[in-house]
Amino acid sequence: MVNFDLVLRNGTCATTSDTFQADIGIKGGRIAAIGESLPGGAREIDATGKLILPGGVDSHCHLAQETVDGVQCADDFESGTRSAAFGGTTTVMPFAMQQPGKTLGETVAAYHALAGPKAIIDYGFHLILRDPNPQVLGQELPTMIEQGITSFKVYMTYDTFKLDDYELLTVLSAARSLGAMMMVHAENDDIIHWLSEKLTVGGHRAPKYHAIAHARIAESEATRRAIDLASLTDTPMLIVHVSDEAATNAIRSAQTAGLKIFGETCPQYLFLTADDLDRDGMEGAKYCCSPPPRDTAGQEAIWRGLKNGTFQVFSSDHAPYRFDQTGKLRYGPNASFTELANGVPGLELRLPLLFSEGVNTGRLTVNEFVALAATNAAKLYGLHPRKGTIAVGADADLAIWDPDKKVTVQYETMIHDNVGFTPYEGRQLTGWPETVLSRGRIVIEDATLCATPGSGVFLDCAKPDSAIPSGRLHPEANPAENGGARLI
Ligand code: DUC
Ligand code: ZN
Ligand code: ZN
Repeated sequence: MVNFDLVLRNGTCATTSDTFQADIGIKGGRIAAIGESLPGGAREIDATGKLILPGGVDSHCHLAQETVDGVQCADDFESGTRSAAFGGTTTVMPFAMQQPGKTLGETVAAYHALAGPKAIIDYGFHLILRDPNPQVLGQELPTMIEQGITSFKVYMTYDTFKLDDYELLTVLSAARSLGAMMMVHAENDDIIHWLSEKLTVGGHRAPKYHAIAHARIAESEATRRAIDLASLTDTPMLIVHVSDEAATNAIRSAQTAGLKIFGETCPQYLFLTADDLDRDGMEGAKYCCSPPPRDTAGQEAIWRGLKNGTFQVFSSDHAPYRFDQTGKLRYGPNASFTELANGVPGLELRLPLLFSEGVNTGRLTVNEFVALAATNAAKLYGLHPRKGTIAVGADADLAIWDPDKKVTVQYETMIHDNVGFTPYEGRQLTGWPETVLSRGRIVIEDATLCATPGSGVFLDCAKPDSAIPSGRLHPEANPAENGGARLI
């Protein structure tokens, strides 16, 4: 008897709390049943020996966006979502960046037009707010929230983006009353400016000076200040792309004090260091992102933060620029570090890197991996339980992983973005998402893309406050190591 459109047989399923052997029956794009010996499906996939995990939710990436540097991203919604899908991700949340002279409604309409015909997997949007004037906060933002865009990013640095403390307080207060999630790029602009000037005047222009100008103190000071401002207004807030120990500790101690402060980190802070910016010639430009990669002690602090729950979200911050005059080297082959486009690609390798170096080394359980890869972001941004979990009624967004597959990263033969290089070239990984489903459709199978551009849909995000992790104590927390409570 055929009951389902598709049945995944005998896989080992994992959620944030459980790991269990089951069949998954899929009907109408959703998970219709989870059980033993389910009836037949029109199609069946034998997942014996494989892991079935929720498709990844990458809640921080830049697609078809002109970025803070005025450079156009190398990836549009087609190449970006294709690359994400090959890496086991089934939901992306890129940014709709407020354009001077345009309303938020006009801004978002432009991104819908870019995404709709091209996206291969489902997507939601965050806004980037650069001019939070009363009209924007009082009229336009509430309308965006009604339209399913319930989170936004603000910057504490970059000339035409940075908000001062007064503006941050004003925006926090609006986020609080609207129930929106504010994401903050926390770096102290004056410190970066001052150091950049001293370095440049001294003739220090090479990419490696980017990591010196974007000092750790610039990040930790801004992180602490943002937390203090959020505490003053009693507003939940997420610090994006945390790179180092001091900022991690600031978030941790805010959480221990009971504040609803959330943290995000990214692969570049686990797998790259500032030494990568000191590679021969201009090669270092490929590794230039903000905040910059730090050192091995910083990497260990980030791993600890992933393990002990300081970070809820592990995103790529995929900021795609080619290593040529259209991207990284837009000011020519001898550009100063201040002129390099900021950002590294990571949509495709985000999860394979974390799985290989987290789960397969024993640093993370597979359940912690699922939380960081998918579930927490879905909760924080109002997409759960439709996305980010394996449950009856949820969208059948699933990745079937071969946990033992060995892969050597090689951009030319295996990466599907439009960047032209990967910072992780040559890295040996164990574990790979072989088959990827989005709403029950097979998107990736046998290393082949099976879905067409335009088949992804826009996701209407609920207000995040109902789903924000509550900060309850986690039974596995080790107080000695963790300094107290664990969120989620
Ligand atoms: N911030 C981001 O989130 N991405 C790329 C560069 C930056 O400064
Ligand atoms: Zn940023
Ligand atoms: Zn970013």
